[in-house]
Amino acid sequence: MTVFRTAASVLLGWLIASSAPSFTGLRATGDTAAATAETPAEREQRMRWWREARFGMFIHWGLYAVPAGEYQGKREKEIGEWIMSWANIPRVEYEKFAPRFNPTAFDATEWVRIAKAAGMKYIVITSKHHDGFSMFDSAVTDYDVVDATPYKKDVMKALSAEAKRQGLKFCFYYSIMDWHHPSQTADSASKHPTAGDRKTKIDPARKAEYVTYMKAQLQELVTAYDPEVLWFDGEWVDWWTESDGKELYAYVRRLKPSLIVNNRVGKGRKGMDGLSKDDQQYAGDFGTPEQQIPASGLKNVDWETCMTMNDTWGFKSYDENWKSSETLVRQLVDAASKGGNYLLNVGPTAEGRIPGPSVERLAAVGRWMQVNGEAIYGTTASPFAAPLAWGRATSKPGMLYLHVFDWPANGELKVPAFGRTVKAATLLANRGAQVAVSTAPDGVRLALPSSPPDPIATVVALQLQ
Ligand code: FHN
Repeated sequence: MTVFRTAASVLLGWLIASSAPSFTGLRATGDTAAATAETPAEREQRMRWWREARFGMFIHWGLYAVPAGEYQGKREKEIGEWIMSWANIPRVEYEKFAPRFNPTAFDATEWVRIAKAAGMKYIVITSKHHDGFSMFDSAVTDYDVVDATPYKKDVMKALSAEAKRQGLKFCFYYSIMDWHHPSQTADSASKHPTAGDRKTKIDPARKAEYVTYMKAQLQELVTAYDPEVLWFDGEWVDWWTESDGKELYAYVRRLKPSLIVNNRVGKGRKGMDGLSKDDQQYAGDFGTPEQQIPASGLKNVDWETCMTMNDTWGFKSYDENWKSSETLVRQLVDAASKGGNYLLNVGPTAEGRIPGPSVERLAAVGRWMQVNGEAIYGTTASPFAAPLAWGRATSKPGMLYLHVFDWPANGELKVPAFGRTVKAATLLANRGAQVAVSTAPDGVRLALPSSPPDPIATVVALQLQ
């Protein structure tokens, strides 16, 4: 029997305490459509900051940072935050990590500074991952960072305030699948019934209790920390349906109408490709490709690729398979050139530090964004139908930005025709110097310096007629 209360009694207390309008919302599922009805102009207004931001920080932080990928001497190639599953750890055993979670080195100012210096405009952090541990002060469970750890402080209070202070948007990740909630058990027979698992089964008699528990927590998250995005996950469990997703979407939008919600609130997602199926209108405002960037641009589709910097989301002490800062910059450019956002992950330690290799790479991305940010923020997808051999392109009204990855040996860049006339060209890395432009039958030619100012990606800014 677990020692932490996520008991119905706590919930009943919450239901009575909060029989505010939102409870009304709960009852009136009928008006899901009404709650989410908005004109295209209103949607444009709601999505604008997110579309212009293009680059955010994903933070996977929780009890799984304590074992850091190792359990009883066993290490695995699997992602760190899934240790309760791949190490088949029963709930009562996993709970023993809580007394060992004491992030005394946690510094919200430093975390937000690192994200901001990298050029990131928003932060999405795990309020509750699949392990069911709440990284915020929740009134409906004791299994949270304030009640269950020696740290006893609400890290989300500090982080949301600091993000606001430094001008970044603050957002939450929330898992629908919950390996800790008593309504759920492991799906596969090979697992201990209270261990983590690819999927959980839910006791049908307790599903409503769990959904009410989630709504209680989501109301706490929205009212106490004022997030701008809710990033759901763990929706693949069989007991979660599209209508559950639509209802939850309406519920959170009623709590805060300007909220943006990803497509993992419902069942629309097509696997890791992350985009929504098109056989019906699925709940959610944007697609979520994971560890991949779509092959080509997606017209009028809002999407955001989430990506690890090594091979895990949650901290693993021995995962040193770090992507280079060149790869990270080029992935950011690639996503923007296809009209998408890039959500780059860090997995802090149990002490509360962002790993050094992550900090170094984010600083390198930040140096590139210092020079080239205008070719990312507020841009839209490339006008070129076919991929460019030497790099990528991003657009703005009256401007086209060419991101050159492979510098032409002879300094002559061949730009295919794209239906507009180039008035002038310059390098963002050397704005004073004009780049000579000449027209050719199949497009334009740009006379570039013999070597690239930045081998990772040099941006040529084209002013259009
Ligand atoms: O299972 C999770 C995983 O732990 C991680 O949170 C990623 C991030 O997008 N999402 C799920 C896998 O699709």
